[in-house]
Amino acid sequence: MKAGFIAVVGRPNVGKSTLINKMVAEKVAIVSDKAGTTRDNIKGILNFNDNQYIFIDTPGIHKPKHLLGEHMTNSAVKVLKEVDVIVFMLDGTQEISTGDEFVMARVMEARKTPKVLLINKIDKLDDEELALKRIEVKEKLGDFDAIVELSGLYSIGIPKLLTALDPFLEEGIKYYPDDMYTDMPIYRIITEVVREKILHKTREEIPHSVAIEIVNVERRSNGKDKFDINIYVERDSQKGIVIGKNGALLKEIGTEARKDIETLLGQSIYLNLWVKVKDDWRKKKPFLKELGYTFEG
Ligand SMILES: Nc1nc2c(ncn2[C@@H]2O[C@H](COP(=O)(O)OP(=O)(O)OP(=O)(O)O)[C@@H](O)[C@H]2O)c(=O)[nH]1
Ligand SMILES: [Mg+2]
Repeated sequence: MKAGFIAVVGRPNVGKSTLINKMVAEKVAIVSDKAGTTRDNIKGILNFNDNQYIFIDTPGIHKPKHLLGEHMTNSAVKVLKEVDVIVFMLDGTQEISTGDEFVMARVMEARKTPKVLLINKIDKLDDEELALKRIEVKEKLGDFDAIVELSGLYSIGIPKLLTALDPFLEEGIKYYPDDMYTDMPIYRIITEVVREKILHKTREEIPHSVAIEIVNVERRSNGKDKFDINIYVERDSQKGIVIGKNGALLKEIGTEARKDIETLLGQSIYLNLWVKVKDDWRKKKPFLKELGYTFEG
């Protein structure tokens, strides 16, 4: 029996959350095509061949522009020193950028921790492009304990990653029960489901300006439970966009979120969504803390 903690890090949008969901065959982390989707560290636990792999999905590491961004990058960087092995993920379809080099610099600070480089999205690369990518990695980033090429989206190459990580797991340990696949509390998953629907249906600044909070849950022994959830945006104009013409967009968001939440909970619910404006909330520490985002000191 072996087990270990594995941090999955990289710049935003390289595919970290998609891979973690595929590994644990459950949706623990929301995914979107917008950079900056994940805001907190999330554990996804996989038991396979007597090994327990505890993957930690992290927010994309970037140079923060506000307090929320600071929380996101700090969460990812902090975990680097607490794990048995680091998986540093690149988007194989893109040239290695200053963004990747910024992540690399943080990864190198965890000097003694083994490092696996992961080239993701290989479903979009042919053999020649992949060969060039290997050369680029060596030239720009140097050597790693292992290099793995895969496609998280299409589950290509996942066994290779598990084999590459195996030597870094600790003998004789198991941290979590077999049926546990995440440490996310159910209420957190519910707010993330709502946020994901908004991410998928809005553009530009809106996805980044949205925060979700459950403000009230009414349990009813002989009826449907009722959830009141606030959607915070930063400006009045954003409120109008999220609500949509005659409330159409908010209704769509609500219907889709309710269905997902009902599947999660295994019961029918009432879901009421309220859109509220909190000016510049991403820059305001007390409110961020209220939402559960943590800060050092
Ligand atoms: N073609 C292809 N697309 C992928 C793959 N993995 C992820 N994607 C896409 O890349 C985008 C970003 O995926 P996420 O999993 O949200 O990326 P992330 O690294 O968690 O992003 P942040 O949370 O913003 O840091 C989505 O549109 C995914 O569908 C892959 O293996 N191949
Ligand atoms: Mg993510």
